[in-house]
Amino acid sequence: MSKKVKTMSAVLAAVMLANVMPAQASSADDDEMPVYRINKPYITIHLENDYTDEKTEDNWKWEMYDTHMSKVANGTFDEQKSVTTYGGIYDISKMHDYDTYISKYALFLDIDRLDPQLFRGKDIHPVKDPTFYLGTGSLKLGETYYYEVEDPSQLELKGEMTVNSDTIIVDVDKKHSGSGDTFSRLQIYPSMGNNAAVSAYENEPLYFCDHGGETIAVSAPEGEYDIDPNVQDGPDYREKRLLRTYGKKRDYVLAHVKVSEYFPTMLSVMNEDLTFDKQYEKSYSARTGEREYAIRHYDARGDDSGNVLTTFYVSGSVITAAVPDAEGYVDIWLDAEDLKATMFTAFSEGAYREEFQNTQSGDIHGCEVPMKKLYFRVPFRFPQNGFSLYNVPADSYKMFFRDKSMNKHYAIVGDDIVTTDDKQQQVFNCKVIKRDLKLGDINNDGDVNVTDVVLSAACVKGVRGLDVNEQICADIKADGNVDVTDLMSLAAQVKGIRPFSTEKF
Ligand SMILES: [Ca+2]
Ligand SMILES: [Ca+2]
Repeated sequence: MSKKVKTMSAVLAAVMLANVMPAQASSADDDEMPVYRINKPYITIHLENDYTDEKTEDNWKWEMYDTHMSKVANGTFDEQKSVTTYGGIYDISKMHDYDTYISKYALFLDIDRLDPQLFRGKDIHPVKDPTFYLGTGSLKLGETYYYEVEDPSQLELKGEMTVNSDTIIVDVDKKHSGSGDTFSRLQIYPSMGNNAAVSAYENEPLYFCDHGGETIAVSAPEGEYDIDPNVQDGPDYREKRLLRTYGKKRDYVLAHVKVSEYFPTMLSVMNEDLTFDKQYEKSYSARTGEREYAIRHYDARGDDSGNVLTTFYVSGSVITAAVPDAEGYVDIWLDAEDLKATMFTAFSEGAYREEFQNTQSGDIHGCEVPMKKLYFRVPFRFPQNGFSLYNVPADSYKMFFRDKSMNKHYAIVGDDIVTTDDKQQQVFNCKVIKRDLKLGDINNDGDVNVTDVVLSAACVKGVRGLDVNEQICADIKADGNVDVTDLMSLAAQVKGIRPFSTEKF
């Protein structure tokens, strides 16, 4: 028999609310949820063609430079978005959804790690993927997660009782009555080191179906006890020290809880509606070696017509064998001094009415109650169009055409691409317009005058560099360099000594 028992550590998170909310709450669209964001700036740039003529978009190749005129990226304008990046910047233009993030980008994209101090000793349960835990990996982008915090006011109580000293109580849901489900059962043993004996159900199982609606008292001297939900598995598979009795009376409260909320780890086993489908081997031919598989449907809410799934809850001296209602709620007894419960689920792989083979025990799910969830979100806006760059340092950037002759006649204008250290997506819109440069008009103010001469001189002396467009206008001789010959020609132009045409070049 395969048996998997996962013991989850307790999940109570105290005092977290006060610690987290004021520090992390931010941003208008996230109201009160703490928000954790991708940890490096990322930008999306939309490039629009505002100009049509004989030039086609295929001719458009852009380059992007930082303030030091170092190229950080270049690419094309077409749908392929072929982008090349430099200096630690990444192209995420094609990262449109979570799947592409996982397949292509997860290696270098990361989001802020949650403060480990907040979650020390706590289990964190993501809403959408119950098998995924924080602390063991990075968060999924764009997902919603929660963790649990203590909130006694959330607990809905429906009753109370006092349990006598040296007594175990087994409260069996009346829905078990007459079900004929002999799979749902347990036995009780003194734990290792406890020499006391229980008065019943150590040598024979307590079948829930025989005791529906009963509250059974079992005499058991103060100490720790094991529960064996599967009876025939032997000592190795008992749930150890799950149950304990006290030498004096103890109070219990009956709490009305939603199973999927209070025992969220069970969502790794079943759906939120407390059902699940499980594949099983229907037949096996020893002759051909062929195996046939089929699906069995389980419903933890008491529909045992096909397959059996049973749950019970242990708190202190009390076992509640409760069947969830249609909405997935149960009433379980909790030790009033120590509001904890451990749930046990077990399912039978062979329908019990046929025969008792292939039974399997399920998982242990511990939790402390009451608790409530505090949600937090990890938002990420995946770029849908334009081109997107990740890990973009805060700086001012400029875009030019890669084909320098394009810059003479066309300009890329729009919002300045000034990035900040913000971790939210920074979006820029750029347009291509037709705008001829004037030869000699280095600062592009429409005039060729002494200001341009000063800029040219500064460049020639190495005092100040020129950007792509400035270089084009300063290179009077059109030999690819800005040197003293260009400076002298420009000076002659401004003085009217040796004019050149500023319009066509
Ligand atoms: Ca000028
Ligand atoms: Ca030149």
